Amino acid sequence: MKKRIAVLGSTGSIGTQTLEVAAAHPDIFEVETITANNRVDELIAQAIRFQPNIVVIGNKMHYKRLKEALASYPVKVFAGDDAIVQAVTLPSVDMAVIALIGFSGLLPAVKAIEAGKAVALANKETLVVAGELITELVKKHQVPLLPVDSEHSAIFQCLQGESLSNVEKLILTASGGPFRTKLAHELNDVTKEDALQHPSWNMGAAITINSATMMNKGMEVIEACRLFGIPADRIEVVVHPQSVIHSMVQFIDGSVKAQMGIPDMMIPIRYALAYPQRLPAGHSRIDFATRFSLDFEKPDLKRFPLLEMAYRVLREGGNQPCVMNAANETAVAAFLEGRIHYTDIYRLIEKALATIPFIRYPTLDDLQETHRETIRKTLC
Ligand code: MN3
Repeated sequence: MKKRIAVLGSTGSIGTQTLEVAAAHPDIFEVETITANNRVDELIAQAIRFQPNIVVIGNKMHYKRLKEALASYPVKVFAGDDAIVQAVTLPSVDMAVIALIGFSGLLPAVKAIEAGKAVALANKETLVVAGELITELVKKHQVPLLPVDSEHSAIFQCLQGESLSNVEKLILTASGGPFRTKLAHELNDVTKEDALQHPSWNMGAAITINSATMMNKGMEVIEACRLFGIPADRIEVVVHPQSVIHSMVQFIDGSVKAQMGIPDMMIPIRYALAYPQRLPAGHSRIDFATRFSLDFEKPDLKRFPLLEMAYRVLREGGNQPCVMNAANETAVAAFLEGRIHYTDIYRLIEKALATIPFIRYPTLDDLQETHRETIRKTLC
């Protein structure tokens, strides 16, 4: 029996790499559904190559073009956000790979879990925004929730065969981003181009900015707390510029396990897709014959206040992580459009956190409303 996968966000960075894994192992995986939001040409090319049963385009303006291009293929074509959500719940899907960007990953993740699908989660916002809700649903529906984020894949791998009660702390590694060595005052006038230069990972624009501010790492602390049920005070972030160790787990006996590998997202994608198996991969390996060193340092919270903010927001809980995420999405988009300065990102998120009313136990509807309201108010 092949594993039939639905790839949500198939034209993005994680989505295309997921399809490469499926293409390399046609005996194991069958691409059942692919969805994209706007990149219709890439989606058409993928549909012709992978011959899925269902193709969905989020933006309805592209429906006609998609439908016509695939007219001679045996594929069902749909459009709209609702169709994306519905596509993960079909009986013909075994695993949903959620590689959507930002808040948009939440609803499909919820629906996939409710429909009893295994979920490979590349969208960290889902766990940041609605972590408590998601972990409850996962427990209720008894579905596997497999991390695709490299740090969480590393921790997940280190935890195989271990009991969570023996975990002393989780140690998330961070590359430190392009501004690791910059002084606080130098950050005032960094440009979009500076921020988009990531030293070790090649990713989308928004996540690269989040890596520069270390908001990404802050969100990953929240993600780790939700995924593994370890509280904030037992999750540590260390800067590790080489990005060779992807994260670590320290146990009560003082033993530390680390997962290492070249910085390539194909590794965590492959692991999540095939879990509990491992698949062979042809790419390069860490070369221990060549001298190299592994460095670690404490992150400077003065220069990266968004990291400290994420810890605070995690402790406060409720809809605060949702506010932080929405304000960050809005501020980062404005920065990429050249409308605000780099240091405004932090200021605008703090303002949103102070403005949006606190809800201790938000429902899915509350979170959607919090998200919308925060986006409306962040730049005001
Ligand atoms: Mn990561």
